[in-house]
Amino acid sequence: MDRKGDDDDDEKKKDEKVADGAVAATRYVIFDLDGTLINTEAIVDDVVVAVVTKLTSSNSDFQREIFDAAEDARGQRPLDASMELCEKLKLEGVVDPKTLLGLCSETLRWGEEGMDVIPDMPGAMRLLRFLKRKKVPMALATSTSKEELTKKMKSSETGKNMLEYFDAICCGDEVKKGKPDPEIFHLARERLGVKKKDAGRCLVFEDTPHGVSAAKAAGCCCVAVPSLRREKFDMYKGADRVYHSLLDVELEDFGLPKFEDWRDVKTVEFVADEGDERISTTTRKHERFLKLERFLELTGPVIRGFGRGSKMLGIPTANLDVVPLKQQIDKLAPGIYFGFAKLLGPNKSTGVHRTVMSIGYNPFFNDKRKSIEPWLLHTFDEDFYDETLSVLVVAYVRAECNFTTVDNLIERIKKDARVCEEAFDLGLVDGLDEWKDWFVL
Ligand code: ADP
Ligand code: RBF
Ligand code: MG
Repeated sequence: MDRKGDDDDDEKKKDEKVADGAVAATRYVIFDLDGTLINTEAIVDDVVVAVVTKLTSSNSDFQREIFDAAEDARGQRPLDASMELCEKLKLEGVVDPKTLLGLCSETLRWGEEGMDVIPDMPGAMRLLRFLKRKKVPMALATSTSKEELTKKMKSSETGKNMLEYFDAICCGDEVKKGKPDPEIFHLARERLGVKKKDAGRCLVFEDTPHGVSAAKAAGCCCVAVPSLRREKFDMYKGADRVYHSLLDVELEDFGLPKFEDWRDVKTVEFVADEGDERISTTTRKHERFLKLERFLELTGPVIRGFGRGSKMLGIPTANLDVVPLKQQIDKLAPGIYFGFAKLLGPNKSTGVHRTVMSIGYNPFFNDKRKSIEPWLLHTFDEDFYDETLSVLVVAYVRAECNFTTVDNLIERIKKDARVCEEAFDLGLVDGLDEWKDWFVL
């Protein structure tokens, strides 16, 4: 990106230096809310599917279509989204956009008793806290109306607390046109005190293609953290970078301060992930890990998985059922983690083991369902299906990725295991004392 034109403006006093290979020199950050900072999208999609299914008394094939259309309509103001839904699903004569929106809103009573708590997106508070500490000015640019925003914050896990991070808040009812129109990002930029010609100084975080279009049309730099399924990643072509989760964002690539909480494992050299050309991977010297702010304990019986871990990869994974653990694992970005595992049945005597695990959709196998797959770094004499397993998730290593060959996948998993082993061997993980009771068998 050519930045020469900026030299004579108000911004020139600010440090121009950007890391090698950086995308841009940004100084301000603008956030979308739904699907980017708080996880409302899944709740909304479920309601849309339920309402439209009822209206059309449709079968499961059509439900798939409704779900798809609901995903595609994300990122817009509610009535715009409803119009897109009616058009795509050919609901003319069945329901009009206003009525459909009304029916959905009746069920989605944000902030009211009985509504589910809206979880934060994984890594959202870490990002907000860090940028605040580094005094980076921040704005919120949401398609949600002011009234809805207040209600949503009542149901949100972090609540009003999250809004305190922003220097400016812009809502959907403050603009004439919603995303993908750039108006709301122009407004957010203005409220941050940034001139139109300096729009490239603003870094926007978005989760939907509509939002990315709006940000780019406003002249901003844009990072996408898709909330849509992988098959739809092509729709994010307009973004300057695409990341799997907020945890993976490399702020220094946008001229912003670099996160300080990643720990390098200097004895394990870095390998770039392959097969994910649309997703950025920076080059580093060493593998690294990110200690979780709060360790997470996942306990349940070992279930049968896809039956390919040992057979195909020579790497057995003791799968846990995601259904009863859903609320807990939603706090984690899909990805590769490490920690400890203990069996609580006949194998209790084998002790506490280190473990590396994937929590997600295993893109190499294109799984439709999420799975929790811990590989215990210990050799067992026999299988232990049905035995209770307790896993303590301690650190995040990387996003899940795709590979061109099974051998490359195997090699990568073994590297993850080395990251885990070395991190513990070298004493790089602190905070384990607080969990000392967990280690007593
Ligand atoms: P599945 O698809 O059913 O999970 P896997 O091929 O992944 O099948 O094998 C997993 C099973 O192997 C576990 O449920 C467990 O009973 C057994 N197992 C043996 N050693 C290990 C180990 N080191 N880590 C995880 N599971 C192991
Ligand atoms: N599967 C993927 O498709 N992509 C990955 O990046 C990936 N990383 C893994 C890392 C670890 C530490 C483990 C234990 C598994 C990983 N797998 C990954 C999952 C692997 O595909 C899974 O164990 C098999 O699908 C068995 O069902
Ligand atoms: Mg398995």
